[in-house]
This record gives sequence, structure tokens and C-alpha cells, in this order.
Amino acid sequence: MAPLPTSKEGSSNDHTDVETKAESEGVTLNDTRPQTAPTNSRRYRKLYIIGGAVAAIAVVALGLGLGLGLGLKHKSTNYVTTNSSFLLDPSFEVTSTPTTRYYEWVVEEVNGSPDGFERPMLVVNNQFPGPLVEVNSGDELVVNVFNKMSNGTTIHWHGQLQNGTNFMDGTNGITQCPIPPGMNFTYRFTINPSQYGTFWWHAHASTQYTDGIYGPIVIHSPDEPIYGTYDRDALVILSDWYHDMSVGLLTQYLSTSGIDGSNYGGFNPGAEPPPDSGLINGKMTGSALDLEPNLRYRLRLINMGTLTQFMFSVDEHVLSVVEADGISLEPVNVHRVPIHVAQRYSVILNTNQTAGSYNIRAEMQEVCYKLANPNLNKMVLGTMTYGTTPTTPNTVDWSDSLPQECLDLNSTMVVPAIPMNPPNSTQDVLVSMSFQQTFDSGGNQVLGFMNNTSWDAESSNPTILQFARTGVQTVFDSSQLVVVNDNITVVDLIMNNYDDSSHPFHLHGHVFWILGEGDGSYQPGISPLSLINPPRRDTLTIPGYGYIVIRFITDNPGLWAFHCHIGWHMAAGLLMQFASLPSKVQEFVIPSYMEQQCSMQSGGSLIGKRDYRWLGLGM
Ligand SMILES: [Cu+2]
Repeated sequence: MAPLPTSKEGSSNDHTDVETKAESEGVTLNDTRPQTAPTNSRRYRKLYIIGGAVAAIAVVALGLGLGLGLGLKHKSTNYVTTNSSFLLDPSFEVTSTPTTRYYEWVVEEVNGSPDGFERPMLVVNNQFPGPLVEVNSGDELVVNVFNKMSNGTTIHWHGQLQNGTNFMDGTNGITQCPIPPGMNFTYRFTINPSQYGTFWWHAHASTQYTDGIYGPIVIHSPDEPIYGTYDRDALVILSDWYHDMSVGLLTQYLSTSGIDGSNYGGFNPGAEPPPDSGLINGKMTGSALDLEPNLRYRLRLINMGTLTQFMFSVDEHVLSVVEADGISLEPVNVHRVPIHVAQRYSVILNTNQTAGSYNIRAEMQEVCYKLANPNLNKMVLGTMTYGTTPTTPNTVDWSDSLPQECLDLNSTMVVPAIPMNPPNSTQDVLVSMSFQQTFDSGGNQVLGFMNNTSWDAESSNPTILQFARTGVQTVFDSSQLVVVNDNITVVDLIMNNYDDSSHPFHLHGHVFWILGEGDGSYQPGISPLSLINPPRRDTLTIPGYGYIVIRFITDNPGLWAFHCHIGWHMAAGLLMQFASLPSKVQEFVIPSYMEQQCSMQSGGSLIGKRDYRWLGLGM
């Protein structure tokens, strides 16, 4: 293994170190804005001393607040949802000159009530949804994450290629061990100069992100084909929401009696916990976009939910789809956009209709669930207003019928603006995904399987460290399905879905071509494949009892998860890995504190057996 760096990043077990570091970089705690690197000019130095003093006062205040508090387990409802923050600052400088952007994040448990029901939730810097990461292509991103929760966590940067920095991918049990309570981990990586568009970050340990640890990433670039074709940027974050902490729901979901306690008499085994509500920009009601008339707005739609596909629309406004998962598209006009978990779309909306307030609709596609919640209000509404004072809209929904349910936007509508044909494949990887009843725990436990493997996070022995220690490895624990390629290979990943539901699958560290998808099993030589500028994405939905064929190149060294992004399903085992160029993994300079933090997991022994047991709050 390569020599370990001497940096103290991420090694502290006391927040003081974080603050010292923050001060030395001119960052004040609780300042959630990105910080560019301070210069040596006197002006900056002065600001920076003041900043340090403010931070010191903040630290003392925080210490007093925590140490001499009233013994309340959670803070009161103090998370932030500021609607104006969902409109991006038009003065952000879009440039191809890279800089370093620093963020200081504190992850903790607070009480909140996004849908009116108060519950404990997990948040970054007291914000929900979490802080915006706004960068230019090629920038270096440094995020120091301090874990103030009582359980471990990791943060994953969804859609980031992490070329050469796989160990910053933030995937529990694969590229990292959970950051232990009271410790921090500094994520430091370069945004790929060729990447731009709409992304997000989220916790990647068990189902933890379901409880609120997520936020947007916007990458600007003058090279983006749609750059300059719109006037303003706005975020539209969609998510489903539960009234209980996910760990309790997960435990019940994976128990032999299932989510209803009886597995529906065996009638509906494996039914996922249905959400209690849906949110637009962190609110069930009252989310507002106050816009200016006669401008072209780029709405960046991100589904940060756990289970739900949404159908998004704005009354009386045609949406021009121009981006899917960071890939610019030939614009296509639609009334509604289906968006599954972890996917992103940008749509251009022109505020050129009669001045007024209009309904924003995010309709939860409850029909895709195995189990419905009779109390769920499926139609989540927000208000878009321009040219007048906001009022409750009385606009009506589009009258045309919904597109096919539970599937992605038709691939004929996802045409990359920069055409790229895939190279010929050199390897077929055939995978089946299914849910099966197992008798592991003496009863009928329903788990997810990729081929014959139901994944479980190796939270103290992530696969990246296994490779870093031993080089090319081909034998793994029974809970790990790993496809190893130590040469650059063009992989056709062919997956058949033996489950009746559709599933949004995400491949870490890659943009793949979608060659084909359809009903039934893939038939070699018969199922049609598209090789001329096929859609490129990082997350696609495999149809129920259907198949997909995606192609990608194993030229990015590291351990890359390929998994269903429905939180419950990943935790139930629907995850496999690609180990690309493992000889290069051995050369990675992995921060020494990663090993240190791994050795702290439950005394350093393998956790095994479904990671919810130790991620559980008070369990
Ligand atoms: Cu799934």
C-alpha cells in the first residue's frame, strides 16, 4: 500500500480541531456558503481574523448551548427552509478557471416537521434540504464533515466521476467506513473538468439519507451546451417523507413479519414502507417559487426520495427538457416529467403567460409501490408566481393522460446534445435481480439478490481496503458480488428484473450508455440495441419483469457500486460492485484516518448481518 499522508485532515476526535482548521482557512462555523481559498492580502487576513473571532465566539456559544443545555435530547425545530435559497444567485461567476471551494458541515440530529408532523431528523448544518454545493467544472471541492450524531455516516457525491479519488466516493462498506460519532472526515476531490449539470449528495450508510441528509450539487461550465440559453436557475428538490426514523422502518421491513407485522398473511411479502408524505424543496405545502416575468428559468429537478417516482409539472407551462443526469439534451417539450429516485432533469420554463400564481405539481406515483398508504396525499403542490403578489393558485392540471407509469422518460426523448457512439463491447456481464424469501433468521425474511448474492455492507472492511492491501483480489465474502477487471474493458451490463416492480439503478463513478430496455428477459440477438448516440445517464429505471442493457468502460480505477437507489432495496441487498483496474487501487494514497476509522467500527471486527443493526438509533 502506498505511503500514508501526514495530514491531520479527518483525524480529530474532537470538534475543536475542525474549528481550528476552519479558522485557519478563514471559514466560520455555521457559515454554509462555499468558501474560496483565502489569499495572503492584508484585506483578507484582517477579515479572516475577525472571522476567527466570530468562530471562537460561536464555538463558545455552541459549547454553552450544548453543555449547559436543558438536557433536551433534540434541539427544537430549528432547521432552516428558506425558499429564496432555491433560486440560485445569478452573480455566481461561471468560469473555466478552477478554484478550491471549502465547506464545513456538521451532521446532527434535530427535530423538524417538514410536513407538519414533528419528528427527529438528521440534517447538515441545521438545513433541510441540506446546503447547496455550487461549483464550476474543474474546481477542487473540500468538504469537512463532522459527525455529531450517535451513529456512523458517510457522504456520497452522486454522479461525480472521482477519477483517481475513488476513496472519496463516500460509500459505506465499499470505499469507506462510517465516520464514527464525534469524528470528522474531509472529502477532497476535483470536479471532473468534463462534468457539468445537476447532481446531489447524500448519506450512503444504510437508509440514513431517508432521514434528511441530502442536498443539491450544481456544476456550472461555459462548455455546457445549454449555457447561456436561459436567464435564471432554480432548484426543485422532490422527496418522499416518513414520520418515523428510517432505521425502525428498515428493521421492520427486513423482519420476518414484514412492514405490517404479518407480511399480509404471506400475501405481500417484502412490501416497502410506504411514505407518509411528499415534499417540494423540503415542504409538503407552501413551497413557493417567486419568479420574474418574461424570463427563461432553468428548473433543476432532483429526486432525493427513497422510494417514490414523481410526475412533475407546472400548470399551463410547457417544459423543455434540456438535461438528464448531467448530460445536456436536444430540447424536447413535455407537459410532465417522470423522475425516479436519484435522477435529475433540467427543464426550461418560460414565465411568459398571464401574470399570476400557478400550481407546481409533484404527483407521487403510488401505483409503483407494493403497498399503498391510504392517508397519503399523492398530489404535492407548490406555487409558482410571477408578475404579481402570490395567491393560492386556481389553475388546473394538464388534461392529457399521464405517460406510462413507473418508467423513465422515453429514451427517444433523451437525445444527448453532444453525440457520442459507444465503442464495441468486450465483455458481457449478465445479472439478474430479484427478491427472495430466505430462512436466515429462522423465518421468512425477504432480501434482495443480485444473482445469488444479497449485499451487506462490510462496514469495518470496505472492499477498497481489501484491494489496497492485497492487490488484485478475486475471492470475496458471500455478501459481496464483485466483477473484477484489471484491464480497460468495455462492459455490456445486461440485467434482467425478476421482480414485478421497476427499480432505479445507479452506477457510481460512471456515465453509461443505455443501449436497450424492455419487457421480459433480454434475448441476445433479438432484443433491439441502439448504438447511435444512445442516452447517457448515471441512473436508469429497469422496468418490472423487464431488462436493461447498459455499456460502460472500466477505465476509472476503484470500487464502484451498482445498486438500486430505492433505499429499502439497497439495504435489503440490491447492490453489486465493479472493481476496475485494481492494480491502480493499490497505488491510491488513501488518507490514513480511513483505516483508523475502520478500526473503530465495533472493535474492528466484521459487522456482517445487515448494517442497520449498528446504525440504529438506540438499538
Ligand atoms: Cu429497487
